[in-house]
Formats: sequence, C-alpha cells, structure tokens
Amino acid sequence: MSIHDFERYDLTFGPSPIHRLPRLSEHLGGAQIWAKREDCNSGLAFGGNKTRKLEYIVPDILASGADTLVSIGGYQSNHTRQVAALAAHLGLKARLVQERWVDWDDPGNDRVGNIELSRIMGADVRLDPDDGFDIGIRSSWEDAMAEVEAAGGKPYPIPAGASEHRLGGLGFANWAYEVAAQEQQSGVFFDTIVVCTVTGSTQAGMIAGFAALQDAGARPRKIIGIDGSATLEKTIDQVTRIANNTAELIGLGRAIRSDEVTILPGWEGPAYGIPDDSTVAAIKRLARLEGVITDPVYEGKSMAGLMDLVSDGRIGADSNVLYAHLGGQIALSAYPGIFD
Ligand code: 1AC
Repeated sequence: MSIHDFERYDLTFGPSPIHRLPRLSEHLGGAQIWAKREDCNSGLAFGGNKTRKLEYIVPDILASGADTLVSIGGYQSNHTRQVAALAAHLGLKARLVQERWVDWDDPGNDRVGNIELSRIMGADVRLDPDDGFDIGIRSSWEDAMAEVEAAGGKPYPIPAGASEHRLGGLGFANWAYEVAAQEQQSGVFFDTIVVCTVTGSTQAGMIAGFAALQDAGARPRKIIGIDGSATLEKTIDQVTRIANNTAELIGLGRAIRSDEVTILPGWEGPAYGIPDDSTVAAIKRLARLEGVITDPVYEGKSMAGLMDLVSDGRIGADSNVLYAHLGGQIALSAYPGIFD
C-alpha cells in the first residue's frame, strides 16, 4: 500500500499555495522563510488542516451509512467548525461537544469565531463547561454518540482533531507528497518544516509521508513541531503512535525512529489556548511585516518558535524553511482583549 492507494474525497481547492515571506526573512536576518497555506485551502467555512484530514475520512463516512458526525473540541475548536462544514456539505447532521478547554474570559469566547460558524452551519453545538483540555478520547464524546443512537440516529465518530481516527494521519502524509511535487516545480527544496502540534496527526502524517519519500531516495529534511498543548510528553507519545500507525498504512515497512519526532517546548505559553508575550509579539510582527494573520492558540505559537529558531541560528542561515499555516485564525475574535 502507498498513500496513492487511499480514496480521497475532494474538499480542497487543490494543492495549497506556497509563497515566500521576504520581509520576515530579511527582518530575522537568517534562513529564507516560506509559508504553505492551509488557512485558504478550501471553500468550506475557511478550510484549515482538518479539512485535509477529513478528505481521507469521507469515503469511510459515506460507506458507514451514518447520518450524524459526532466530534469534540474546545469552545473555539477549528476542528469542530470544519466537521460542521463537512456535515453541511454532505447533507448530514453534526453533533459537537464543545468543552471548556481554555480558561479565557474575553466576552463572547463561547459565541464568536469558530463556534459561531458551526452554529450558522446548523450543527447541534453543546457546551460542556465542566471538562478542560485533554488530547485523548473523552467520555463526553462517547456519551454524545450514545445519545445520537438512542434518538434513532446513526453516529459517525470523529475524535478531537481527527487525530485518533485510524485514517487521521493520511491527509498530512499526502501533504508531504504535495510539497515534494511543488518543490519539483519551483526548484526550491525545503530542508526544514515548522508546524504547530497539539493533538498530533498533522505532524504525525508529515513524519510518515516524508519518511516514505526519504526511504525512496529523497533528500532528508527536519520536521520541527512546536508544542501548543503544554502537555509535551503526552503529545510526543501521541505523535509517535499516530506516525507509526500512518507509516504502517502507507507501507513504510519500518517503525518511525525517535530522531524523526522533534517537538520543541518553549512557546506553548502557560497552557493550551493561552498566549504569552512571545505569542502576541509574533502575531503582530508577522501581520505587520507580511500582512499574514495568525492566532493565539496555534500559529502565533509556532511562529514565535520559528522566529526564535531562525534568529538565534538553530535553523541555519542557509536553510529554506517551510512554515505550515494550519488555519487557526478564525478564533481571533474570541481574543479581542490581547490587542487592545
Ligand atoms: C485541537 C484539535 C484542534 C481543534 O481545533 O480542535 N486543533
């Protein structure tokens, strides 16, 4: 089996665009920086990284005969917003468990941004104020599936971030092949990828996909995950497990080595979803240098990491860095206070 043997249901516009960030690169005075933009990859509710993962899950949803997608995330989950969009697109229902993953008191945190879009798209959104952040499988999500069934529906389970789904890593394994094809066209090789990591299947898929390319003779490269979970050990375990599962699916024929899993702490802030000064500074700096918008939960943190790693030379000046923009910025309106 290889990635090309899996059925993929088109939800995106095609390969997501890659473009240079020339003013940021000049400002940092080291590596050349480029961005690959999952924040504008689809016409479904602004898209994002989960839309790519869902492309490989849709065939299984359709085969199951389910009528309700059941998923889970925080109040400002990008993932549940993308599941709500998928349900609308397929003519299914969505039942979303929205837990209080983030202790953040800007007014409207449970009404604006992602959750507002999910409500507009007709999802059955249920707030669960008693449960906090956890990247694992939650009983509230299992209860939601039982409720759908008890009401005569046929639920289809999609875990947080689609990460623990058997097929959850395939979207970003394919991303690796897409990058390789874009490199062929542009003649630019990205030796370093920087990506925010929380529930894990985005980075895990990249690791499996690039490992397969490298084992087939491609040049080696470094994938640097920047932790946004503030539960680093759990995240490393989850990424490693999902990378191995995805590697097996795509026929890598070996286990993922520990040196292929790099997740750096230092920019996660005090907790998942809570920015610190470096997050806010990175959001403003990128916006003011390039007009590119990032968020306080994911991309502001990975961008803060990228800026430090490039400025202090841990990513060398001769590198071409590809920054994976995963599309977290819909949550920005839930954080108005940090930009007053
Ligand atoms: C944490 C999965 C995650 C979301 O948006 O719910 N990125």
